[in-house]
Amino acid sequence: MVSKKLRTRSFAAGIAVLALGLGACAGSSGSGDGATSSSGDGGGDLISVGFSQVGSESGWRAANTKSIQDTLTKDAGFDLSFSDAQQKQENQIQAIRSYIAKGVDYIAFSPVVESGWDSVLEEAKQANIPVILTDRAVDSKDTSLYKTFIGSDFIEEGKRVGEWVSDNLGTEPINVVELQGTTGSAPAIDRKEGFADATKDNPNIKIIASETGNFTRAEGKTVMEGFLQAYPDIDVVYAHNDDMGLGAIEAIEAAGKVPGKDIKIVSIDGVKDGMTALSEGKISYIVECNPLLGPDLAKIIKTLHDGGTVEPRIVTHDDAFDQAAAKEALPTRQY
Ligand code: GZL
Repeated sequence: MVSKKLRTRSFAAGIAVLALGLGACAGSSGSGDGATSSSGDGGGDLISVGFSQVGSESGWRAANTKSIQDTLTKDAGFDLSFSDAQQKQENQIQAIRSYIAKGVDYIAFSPVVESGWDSVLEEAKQANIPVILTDRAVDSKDTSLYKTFIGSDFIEEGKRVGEWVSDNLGTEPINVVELQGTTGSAPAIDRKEGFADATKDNPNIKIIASETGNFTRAEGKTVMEGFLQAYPDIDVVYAHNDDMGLGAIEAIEAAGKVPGKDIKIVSIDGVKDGMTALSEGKISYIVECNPLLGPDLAKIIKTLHDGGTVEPRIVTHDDAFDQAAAKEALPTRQY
């Protein structure tokens, strides 16, 4: 297994931290119904790209999909085939095999989970089709199976949330419940690790429960309902993404408690609904996870297509927001 440090830690050599543009381009194509779609009629000197998306589980994913489809357009020189795997690895593997059969120039995907990719990535390598990982990592030992991994440092995101909780809420004993992302996914594994690292030395912080809400609002609400039944003295919810945090807010309010007062929520992503809840004080702190990877994916592909090389690990820049910062950022936020 590729060491966690290699997989997500920014390291001097082979790292480039990108300040992602927040603009979006005109036009979009592709479907979110699990079908594969193509933005162009192909042919000519368009660069053909097959993209396998995790699914449409969260506001973050919707913004990520929009960024990719808005950027890899025919006008920009791309013939994009796009598929939504509905959070199923077998659908992603099937989509990647279809892109290999189609003979695309490049394959890009966000792996729904870390493991189980070596075989299909080897097939792409044998077919001489370069693969680019966006958003999430794989744990393949053979890093020649992909050209680069562009995405946030999830361990760092978890650490930043943990440090804020420790500094701002952990000055007295607090019981924390954790809503984990999709089991086996890089963000869920790493955000859990980062938060635990940042809080383990604060004796006031006790993580009393931790379960997956699969990055969705509905499942986050259901898990939080269970937590509220089982634990009468919850002080803080650490949600691995805003959508599960928003689901937790629904459960907390349904239980007659006040989010941001009786129970504080901290989360990751920074999507509009999450930032709105933060500006209203229902969420207390958010570390951003920038989904606008389309422009950088396009640059990477064009660089490779022109015979250039790219860094093996490209870490995208993430900001963090408290209530005041959210109020200031919301009017101009692009997602
Ligand atoms: C993180 C991304 C995660 C988001 C969730 O880069 O993979 O998946 O945090 C999304 O909102 O579902």
